[in-house]
Amino acid sequence: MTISALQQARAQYQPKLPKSLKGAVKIVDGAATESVADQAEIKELFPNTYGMPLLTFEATDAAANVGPVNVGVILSGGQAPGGHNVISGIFDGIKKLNADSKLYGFLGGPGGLVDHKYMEITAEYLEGYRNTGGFDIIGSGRTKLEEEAQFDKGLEILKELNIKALVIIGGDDSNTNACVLAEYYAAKNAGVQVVGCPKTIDGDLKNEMIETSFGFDTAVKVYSELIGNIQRDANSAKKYWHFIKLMGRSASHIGLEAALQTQPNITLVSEEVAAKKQTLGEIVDYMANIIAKRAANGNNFGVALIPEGLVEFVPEMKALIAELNDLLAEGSESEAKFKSYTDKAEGRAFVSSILSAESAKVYNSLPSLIADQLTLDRDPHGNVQVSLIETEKLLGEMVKTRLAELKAEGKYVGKFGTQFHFFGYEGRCAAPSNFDADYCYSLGYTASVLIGSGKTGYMSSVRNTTAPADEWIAGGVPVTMMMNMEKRHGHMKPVIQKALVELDGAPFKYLAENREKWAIETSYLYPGPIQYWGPSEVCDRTTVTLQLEQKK
Ligand code: FBP
Repeated sequence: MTISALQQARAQYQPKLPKSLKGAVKIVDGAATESVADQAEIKELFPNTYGMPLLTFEATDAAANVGPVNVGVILSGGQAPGGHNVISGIFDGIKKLNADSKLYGFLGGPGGLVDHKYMEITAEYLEGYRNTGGFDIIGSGRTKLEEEAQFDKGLEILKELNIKALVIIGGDDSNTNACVLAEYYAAKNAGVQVVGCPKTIDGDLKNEMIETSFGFDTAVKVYSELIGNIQRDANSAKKYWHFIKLMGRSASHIGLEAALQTQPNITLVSEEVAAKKQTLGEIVDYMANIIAKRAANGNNFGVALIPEGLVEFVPEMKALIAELNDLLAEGSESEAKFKSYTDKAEGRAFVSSILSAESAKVYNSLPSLIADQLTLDRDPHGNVQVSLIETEKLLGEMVKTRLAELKAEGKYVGKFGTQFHFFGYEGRCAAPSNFDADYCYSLGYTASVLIGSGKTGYMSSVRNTTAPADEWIAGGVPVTMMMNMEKRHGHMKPVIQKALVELDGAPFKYLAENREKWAIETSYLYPGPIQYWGPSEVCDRTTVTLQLEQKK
């Protein structure tokens, strides 16, 4: 196989590990834990895995004497840079426990466990994947492991392969399910441990014990490079406003971090929109006013960052989407009727006729392109697929109309030329930054230590991440500790609390303090491409979010 020069050189990179993981490891039990909320309910639902202590690893001289252990690994959900290094960390860790240990990968995500599709990951096979982006080593998928029948089916193959532990690499939902699985196997005395690793470029799986989910660092660095390049182009040509939508299904961490790295003119934050209950009209006014002010200074160009999940945070749109989710639910009568229209305009008229008066008003005010995107097929969970809605174009259209009004009132003197972009897939499989390469390898290695000491229902935790890797603190956090009860599909369920952008947190406050200046002046930063070799302050820098959050 031919590989690029960068891949060849990068294959030689040895990820850095925290001091405590470099030799034999001693596990230190911390205090017993409680869930973040709804303690009584969560305790009742997880009698075997609730209240376990936090675990910290320390270096020791006494080498552990562990027999061979067979481990299974699953990649779950969207790709995130560094997944291959988590697997490398698990592999090297279990081989260190015992050279006869084996690692099996379940293929195509959680479905691979249920359908018994797997492969052994050998040292030779793994070599080509170390320090590379992507999840192609074993593939990923979005099948949810929720049903006992799936757990039992999974157990059959785990027994057949003599697998003692399963590592699930996923986001909040996948790790919630990992914990349910851990509890189920523990209750059954099945002899299978389940350990989770925190993944998602969205950055919304984080808390006191999980400082960041892996992949966020690399993905945002890729987007920030592209935004910086566009800013330089905008500032050179001086004729376009670039509206850039950034991935992140619901939280705005990606957009916020990209803004901190590049200092664009406009940054929308969904959580702020929801907190202020802003209407689409108010958001459009905010953007149009900045554009008009810049135009008054002769600057008919700029860059606006728009989070992917925005529409679901605008109260009127949220209500509309919720109604559409019900009305167009798969198999419903109204869905069948809607699908029978071949003429798009007739289809829209039908949808408008079955919506509530409030929602019909919002729906009818949308450009038809966007109205059509809102009625596209739902995802497997019945939700609208936000990544398919061109929010950047919706806002572009609406801002254009608003600027025309301002012009008629003599309040706008400029020209408004637009370019639209959506950055998401560009960053999800990039070659992991040094941070993600090290962090992921450490998370995987941590999982192997948890496995070696018989733990289940834990997530790998690596903290103190703004310090050099040597000083990172590795350990385990009981997944039940991160849980609360939330309504899902009409029922209260135990789930890991999703971390949205906190408006009183340091990263958002930094944006809020600076955005007026960035709006009017041209204060662009150009981060450039991820660097893998060179000065540490360039190559090993963490996200601004982490730096601000950890600045005590
Ligand atoms: P995960 O939460 O599973 O990591 O996925 C995140 C994400 O990249 C979102 O940012 C985006 O909305 C979604 O996946 C896109 O999904 P798909 O890959 O199915 O198009």
